[in-house]
Amino acid sequence: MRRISFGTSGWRGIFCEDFTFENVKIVTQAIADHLRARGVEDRGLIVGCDSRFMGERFARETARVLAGSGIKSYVCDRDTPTPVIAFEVLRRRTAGAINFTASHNPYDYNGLKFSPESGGPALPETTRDIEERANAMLGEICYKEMPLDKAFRAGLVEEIDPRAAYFEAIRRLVDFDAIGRSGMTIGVNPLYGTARGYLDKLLQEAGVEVRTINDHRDPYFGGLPPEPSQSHIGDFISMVKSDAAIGLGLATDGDADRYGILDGDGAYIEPNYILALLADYIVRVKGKSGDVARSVATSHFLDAVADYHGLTLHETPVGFKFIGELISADKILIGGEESAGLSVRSHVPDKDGILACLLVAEMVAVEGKSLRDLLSDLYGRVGEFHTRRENIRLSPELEESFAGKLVEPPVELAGKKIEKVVTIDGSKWLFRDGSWVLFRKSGTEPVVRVYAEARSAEELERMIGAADAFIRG
Ligand code: G16
Repeated sequence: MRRISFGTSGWRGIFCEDFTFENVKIVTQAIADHLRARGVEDRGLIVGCDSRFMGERFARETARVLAGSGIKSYVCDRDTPTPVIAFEVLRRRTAGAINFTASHNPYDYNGLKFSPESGGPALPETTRDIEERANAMLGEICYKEMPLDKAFRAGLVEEIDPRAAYFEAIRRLVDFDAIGRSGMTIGVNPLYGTARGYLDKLLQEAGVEVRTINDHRDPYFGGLPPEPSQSHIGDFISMVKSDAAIGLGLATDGDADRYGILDGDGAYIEPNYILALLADYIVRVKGKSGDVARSVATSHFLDAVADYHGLTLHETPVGFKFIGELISADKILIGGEESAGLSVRSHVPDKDGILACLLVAEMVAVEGKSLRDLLSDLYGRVGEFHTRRENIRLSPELEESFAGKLVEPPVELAGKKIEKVVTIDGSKWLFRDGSWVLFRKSGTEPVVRVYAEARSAEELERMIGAADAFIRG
């Protein structure tokens, strides 16, 4: 039997292969035992799911196992965005949450994200303890369960609707009046996922016209992974391009913790740029101040914005849990990742795709400019950045050679001397001209990720080519 292993964000598995009722119950029991060992079991857990196949069934099975250990479940009444679950953990002061989601992975995956009482994704020491407990139980019937009706009667399961409280919190963070006054028409693509009835509803309530696509539940996600990246939202790009009234396109991933943004003409704006634009906007226009954070794989465009405004920058390993930790400690104003995750001070310590989309709508409304115009203004102030990420399928050969290749980095790459090596996650090589490459194994998909950044498009091509050849060679 394959061991249970938590990756960058939660335990993910393929349906029937390792994502089975049996394993879900074992992991739930491991979480129940972990909570008991910490003495926080009386606070209960939020239990939710995304829009994947049988999400509610997994949530119910988990609630039965938690009830078997005397732990109360607050079960969400429909598929629910990850940031909303995070918010509800904080609001109800529960011991955390169990959330059934494989986020942006293809439809044949499901996953279980565990968050402790901070509301953010569990840190490695917590997931290690849960893994150890779960793996020690594999292959045995070692969990206790309670029939669902009995658990309801005993008050150990309660159904909740977390939407209204989250809406209230979001209204304190976003200038909905400005969005409403803009008179914009906004395209919205929840990618068949959990943002249905959240992002569209909030925008409609602000008074703008919303045109939606893919806003029904489809566990196949239209045949593509529910990731709002340029290659996966071609239908949305065509819709925004062909509809002259639409001034902005906003998409979210399956569990609504990631965002995907289109300019009014349908041009996809990379998350690295959105993060830099929002950081600049929050400081320059909203008048806020504080540190900023990004993962090691994220563009140094954010560093340039931080320098420009005299802010301190924190660099973390990949995984929003590390940025979430800084938000929980109230150390940063905004933190984000190249994989389209961000959150802000005094909000949840997890990525919030809904919030990111709404802040972009506010920025466009207040500034009265297209995203590309805002980007060229920012380039004018801090310089240009060109960044790309490539995924290379992890073949058995690559699996074997990958770690070895990074042990001793070469002296130079693409004819440029490597000035510094950073190993907080994978291996990142920095060059004197500000360009860099990073190699690391994904913790959510069977791929090696190659990231590169340069100050011109031509230089980026050269570096990606050299990095690719190095890793495949
Ligand atoms: C998860 C994590 C993110 C991370 C992303 C990619 O996102 O929450 O912090 O950046 O995976 O990780 P990796 O490169 O290791 O695959 P999500 O939206 O899938 O939960």
